[in-house]
Amino acid sequence: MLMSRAVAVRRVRPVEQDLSTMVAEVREGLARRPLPELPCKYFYDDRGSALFDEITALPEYYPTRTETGILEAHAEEIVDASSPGELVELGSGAGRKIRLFLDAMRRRGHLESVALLEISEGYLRESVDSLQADYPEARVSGIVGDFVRDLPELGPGGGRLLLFLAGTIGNLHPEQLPAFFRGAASVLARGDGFLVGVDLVKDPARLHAAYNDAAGVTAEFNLNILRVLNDRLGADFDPSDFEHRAFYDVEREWIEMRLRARRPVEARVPLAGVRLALASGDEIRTELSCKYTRESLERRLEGTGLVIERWFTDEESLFASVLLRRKC
Ligand code: AVJ
Repeated sequence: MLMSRAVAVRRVRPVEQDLSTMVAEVREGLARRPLPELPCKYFYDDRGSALFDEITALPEYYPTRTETGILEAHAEEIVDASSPGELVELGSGAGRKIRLFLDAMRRRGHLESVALLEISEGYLRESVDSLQADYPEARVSGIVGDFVRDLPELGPGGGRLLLFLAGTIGNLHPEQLPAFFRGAASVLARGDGFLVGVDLVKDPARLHAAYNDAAGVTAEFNLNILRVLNDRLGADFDPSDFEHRAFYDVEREWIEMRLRARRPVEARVPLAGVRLALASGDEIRTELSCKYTRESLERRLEGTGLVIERWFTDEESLFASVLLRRKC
């Protein structure tokens, strides 16, 4: 028998429009000089998402296990602080950590709905299905969209707890943070909470190791963005023409990932009408992963309507789970 169930996943834009957005972003990014760029959200096709999952288990990559430890210790307390009925996660990833919150909400008998906003539709559908199966009392829904542009799709808050985990906020340029926080505040009611996972400024050697793992998984992840351009835009990149590079910029307090041409490269991206010529040693920037301190984060929160209510961290202060509250 064919089982059918209305799957509560909707796209903000039809597939074709997402493709034309990608075309525009790739064209614009690759045209930048002196440093061409690609938006890091395009790492995450199925292979890229699987590679990121592998990264989270690497010995050098401390953020995931550190954040999980913090949330295991404090999810209950975070839920108790505002007793939300609705949980919303941005960029929902593999959806393991969200269960700590759902379990705490369930124990309070106050779990009404869950919404996930995530760019990759396949991943999102799987997460929605498995959460719906495990939390049948909740209304679980998914929105295929971009957490920077599409926050308004969530509608007004009220008894909402918003989660943005893993340090993904680090992918935004620090100057984008105030607008992002204002956008988040606009989908929260006064008193609603916003839990943000933030990777902290630390020993550069530790950061360097986390983005240059010995097994080379991060390198594969970085190169995967070229395969995504090949698959989706008909590009003809040969990943073996490039090498992975990641370094910590002590002044800017961010990790930068780049792909460096090992030899002169000529590549075409037909759907974007782009011809890219690189000399040996030229680089394409593929990701920023910004690190914060309490002070540098506070500065970006000024005037956004959000304030830090609690700062949860690990023993080594590697990572922080920051509970923000909408004040006005
Ligand atoms: C998923 C954005 C948090 O910045 O550490 C991991 C992505 N890049 N290794 C991060 C990533 C290289 C990751 N975030």
